[in-house]
This record gives sequence, structure tokens and C-alpha cells, in this order.
Amino acid sequence: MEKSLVLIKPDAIQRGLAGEIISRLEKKGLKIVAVKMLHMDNTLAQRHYAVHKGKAFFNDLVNFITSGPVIALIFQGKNAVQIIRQVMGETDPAKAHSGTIRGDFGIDIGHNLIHGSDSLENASKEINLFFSDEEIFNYDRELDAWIY
Ligand code: IDP
Ligand code: MG
Repeated sequence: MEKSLVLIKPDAIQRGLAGEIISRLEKKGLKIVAVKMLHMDNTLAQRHYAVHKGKAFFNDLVNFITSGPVIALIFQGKNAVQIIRQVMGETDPAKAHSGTIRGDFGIDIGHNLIHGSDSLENASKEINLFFSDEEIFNYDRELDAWIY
């Protein structure tokens, strides 16, 4: 069973889309196992986006993600990493398909509403940046016995 980190970015909070985004992931069948609201500081933002350091958009990205509160969640489920990426849509909302979060609600690559881990390895690293073990819940749902 995979776990993946999701961030509801500051633009989604500003636009009142947090519930919609969480709802789409929940309805897909993924299980929320951790959630918190926080205002990321520069250090956390730099760590979270370390792979993009040196790119032209890095400073804008760090400034944006620290511009207001985010909601961080861990979703668990079969193929959670890949499925969340599908529900999110492509990085650039102009290219993301309708029916995806970014395709339906976004217009700008710098303000694309949601972060989701892009691999199991990065999911594990990102989860450790945002959550301690005690903040992650282990509970059963009846349907988990099926395929989840
Ligand atoms: P992802 O969020 O789909 O995984 P990444 O390539 O990991 O996309 O980039 C991280 C974030 O950096 C994106 O979500 C987006 O907000 C921002 N970003 C990526 N590429 C660009 C760009 O070319 N211009 C401005 N912002 C960008
Ligand atoms: Mg990424």
C-alpha cells in the first residue's frame, strides 16, 4: 500500500478549492491518513523543492509556496502516487486535461493548486519533511479488504 504527500497550495486555499480538491482524492478511493494546515517557511520550501534549485522559476516557486498557508495531507492507497498524479493532471494547467484538478481549475503553471509526490521514493522523503510518525494514522476501512 503506497502513501503519497499532497499539498493544497496557497492559491487553492485563497480560491476556496481545498474541499473540492480533497474531495476528489477521497472520492477516488484514497484514504486520508494525515492532515495539517501550516505556513511553510523558507527552509521547508527549499528542502521540499530542492530538486528544482537552480532553475529559473525556483525563487518564484519558493516565494509562492511560502506566501500563505497550505494544507498538507498524506493519502494512502493502491498505486496512490500514480493515481494522485492522474487526478491532479499535468503540471501546466494549459496542458492538463479537463476532468483533472489542474485542467478544471487552473490557468497558470506557477499557480497550479496542488502538489503530489512524483515517485514512491520522493513520497517517502516528502512525508518525512512534513509529518512525524505520531501524526500518521493507521486505521481500517471495510472496503480496504477489497483492493485498497
Ligand atoms: P509538479 O508539481 O507537477 O510535480 P514540477 O516539475 O515538480 O511539477 O514543478 C514543481 C512546481 O514548480 C510546479 O507545480 C509549478 O508550480 C512550478 N513550475 C514548474 N515548472 C515551471 C515553469 O516552467 N514556470 C513556472 N513554474 C513552474
Ligand atoms: Mg514535482
